[in-house]
This record gives sequence, structure tokens and C-alpha cells, in this order.
Amino acid sequence: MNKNTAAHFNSICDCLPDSRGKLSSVLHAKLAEKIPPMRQRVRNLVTNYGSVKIDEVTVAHLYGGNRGVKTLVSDISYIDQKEGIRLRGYTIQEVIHALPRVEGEEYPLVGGLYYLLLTSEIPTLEEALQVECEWRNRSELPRYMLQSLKALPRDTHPMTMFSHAILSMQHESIFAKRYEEGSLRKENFWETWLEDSLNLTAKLPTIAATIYNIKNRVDDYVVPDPDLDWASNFAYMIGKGDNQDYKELCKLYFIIHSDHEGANASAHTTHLVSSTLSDVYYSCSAGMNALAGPLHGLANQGCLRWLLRLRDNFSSFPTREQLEEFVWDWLNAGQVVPGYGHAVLRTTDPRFTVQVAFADKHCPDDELIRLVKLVYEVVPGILQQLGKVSNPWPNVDAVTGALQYHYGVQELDIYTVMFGVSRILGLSANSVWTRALGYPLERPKAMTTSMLEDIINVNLD
Ligand code: CMX
Repeated sequence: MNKNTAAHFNSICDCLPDSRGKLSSVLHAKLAEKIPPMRQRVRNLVTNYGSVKIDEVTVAHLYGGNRGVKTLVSDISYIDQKEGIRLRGYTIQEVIHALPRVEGEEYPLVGGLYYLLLTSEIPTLEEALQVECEWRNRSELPRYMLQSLKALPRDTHPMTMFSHAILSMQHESIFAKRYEEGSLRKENFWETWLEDSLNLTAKLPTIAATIYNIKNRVDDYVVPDPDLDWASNFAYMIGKGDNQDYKELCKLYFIIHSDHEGANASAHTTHLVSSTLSDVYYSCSAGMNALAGPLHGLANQGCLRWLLRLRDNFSSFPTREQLEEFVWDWLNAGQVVPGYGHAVLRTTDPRFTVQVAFADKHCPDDELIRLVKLVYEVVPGILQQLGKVSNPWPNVDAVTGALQYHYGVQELDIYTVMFGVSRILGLSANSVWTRALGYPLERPKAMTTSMLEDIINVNLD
């Protein structure tokens, strides 16, 4: 952030009340305007068209993870199989282009992205800075959380620490307190949900940096720099504050991982848990536990581990033929190629493409980046030959680790936490709207295998 903008940032922050526990100004006002017409729209749909069929459920769906069955609504993002993610209707490239940025900086403020996710509007620079100020005012971590993080065994995975840190703050939930007091009406749930969301999202870079530091560096709390934006502060707190390129990468990283349609595993988990009126802390912590799985968010560390293994397997940069042989040996050993494939996408993930563009600009000669590109040339063709892989193209994880590694963040197990920092922006924005629209407890129906056989009129026992 340049001097002028830092001064502007500080003057906006100084005008805001100490917002902890009070209604946030800019977001609250905008949502208060947007929620009533949306409520009416949904009410009309359900009342007048409630019996319209959207999809069919087959036996294969029941045993196949309900893949692709349309059963949820989220207006915050949507994945088109061929185009990739749209956040509030904007492609990743459009989001990066349209969101406001500080003069002279390459990528937009993440505060602006959060404004977009919540309100569906591209903010002005001033509005984006106001979100950043809200975050700054709420960013201090409670001491008990630091103590409890330090008390965990040294080999605890950072994702466990992250989920634990979030959950440890649950008793601070304003929604939970007010609900227990009986002082909340259902139509106002979203207001306290927004407050909890701002209190949680404000702390995420500090929590992640603290976990990184406890595991790898100073074993202490680095206080955020009040003149820095939310994303750049993460870079600063892990000791990379002097590297403007890395700060830009953080902004890019935290923007592109924020939401990926409401039905992915971490989003769906959060949605389910919050549908019981478990607050933002409970539900986002649960979402992080889903993100921690190797088929979901943990794939970014698995992907880099695989790339390093590939690099170390050869004494010099591999040829295309050597890489092909390596990949076939890997697949024949019953392994999946991390970073490739997707449950929904059927094309190269645009989140991969924008990161490769970053790499082309900032570190084109990096050995791992060159490997990422060679893998991109070779792996899709091989996966296609397998004949069973629905999507042979790279997902977001195929390059994230290589970029982090280039900038010296070489502790692989922090990558999924960084993913989580970003993903909670989408999870919490979705859950504010879920409360605003009053979605009920989620409760699909489970059946036994015998019941299914009865429906089909077979008995395969
Ligand atoms: N390498 C090798 N085989 C793969 C593969 C890959 N990258 N992707 C899919 N396959 C295989 C599956 O293992 C499955 O084989 P079996 O039938 O023998 O079990 C078959 O192809 C069909 O699977 P699919 O329909 O293509 O994929 P799914 O929708 O079931 O799973 C995903 C999607 C991402 C879990 C899978 O592609 C995968 O395991 N990829 C590698 C891990 C990864 O990159 N995960 C990150 C995903 C992004 C995210 O959610 O964050």
C-alpha cells in the first residue's frame, strides 16, 4: 500500500466506531437494502413453483456421492463445466480486472472481493478500504487461542490447528449469545451472523500466520501492521513483508480460492452445519475439516510433494519422454496425479491459468514452474488414455504450491491453511445469506440397500 492510500485507509478506519460487537457500517447497510427483495423473490419461487422438478436421483447417485445432483442453491458462485468459476457472475479474470486496487499495485484488495461476495456489487476503492478497515479493527487474536495453539503437540497438522483456532473462539459468537438470550428474531439472524463473520474473517490471516510461525519460525505472535491490507499482512507476518511480489501473490491466492460453488465438500459441510443454527465458528471449523482431506484442499500440498518427487527423480530437468514414463509408473502403482481432475470442471481451471500468468510474469525460469508447465503438456493426454478420468485437466492445486515454494514458503503443510483463509470468505458470505433467506435445517432422506432393491424389484443379496 503506498503512503497516500495508507493514510486514506487509516482515515477511514479512524472514522469507524470500534466496531466489535456493533453493526458493521458499509456491509450492513448494503445487505439491509438487498435482502428484502431477495426474500420476496425466493418466497415467490417456492410458493408458485415449489413443485417444479429440477433433477432426478438415480441409484448410481445414491452410491456415487450424489455427484452432480442439483439440490442446493447459492447465488454467490457457480461453476460452469467448460468455463470455470464465476463469482457473483464474474469470471476469475473479470473479478481480478474489475475489483478496486491500490494505485500502483498489481492485484485488488481482498476486502473488495468480500464486499462483492456479500453484496453482488463491485465496490468502489473506498468501499473496499472500509471492509479492510473493519477487518483491521477486529484482527486481534485472543490470548487463550494463542496459548491453546502452543499447547498442541508439535506434530499437529496446521489444518488441525486452524480448525481448532476457529472453534476455540466459538464462545465469542454474538449470534449464539443473542439466540440463547432469546433476544433475536429469525429475520434478524443474518445481522449477528454478519458480525460473527467479520470478526472471524478479520482474524484469518493472523491465525494462519501464527500457526506458520509456531510451527516454523519464531514461535510467537507477530502483530499485524495497521498500514497493510488483509492479504499483505499475511505476507508481512510470516516474514515476507519486504517482498511486494509475494504480497501480490497473496492477494491473488486469497481471491481465487474464496468460493467454488455452494456444493463443494467444504461449502456443503459448512452449509449443513450452519443449517442447525450452529454459528459461524462451529460451521466454518467443520468446513475446514472437510477441506483438510486429500481429495479436496489438502491436494495442494500433495501436488507440490509430487512435483518435488518428480524433480528429485531426475539428475537434470526431465525430457517429455522421461516425464511420460514417470507418470505412467505412478498411475500403474495405483496413484492419482494430484492437481489434475475435478468433480465438476471439464476444462483447465481458470484459477490455474491466472496463477500461471502470474508465474510467467514474475518467475518464468523457476525450475518447479517449468515442471508445472511440462506436466501440463504431458499429463492430460495420459489421463485421457486411461479412459475413466472425467476431467484430465489441471485444477487450482496444480500450481499453487510451486508458486509458494518459489517465494520461500516451503513448508507444504501450510498451503491448505492458506486455502482455508480464502475459502472462509465464501463460506461465511454464503452463510450470512442462508440466514437472511431463512433456509431450514438440511435433512435429506437415507435408505437401506434392501429398500432400494425393493424399489427396483430385485434382490441381489
Ligand atoms: N489421476 C489419476 N486418476 C484419476 C485422476 C487423476 N488426477 N482423477 C480422477 N481419476 C480417476 C479416479 O480415481 C476414478 O478412478 P476409479 O474409478 O478407479 O476410482 C476415475 O478417474 C473417475 O474419477 P472422476 O469421475 O474423474 O473424478 P471424481 O469426480 O470422482 O474425483 C477428484 C475428482 C478431484 C477427487 C479426482 O480427479 C482426483 O482424485 N484428483 C487428484 C486429487 C486432486 O487434485 N484434488 C483436488 C481437487 C480440487 C479441490 O477440490 O480442491
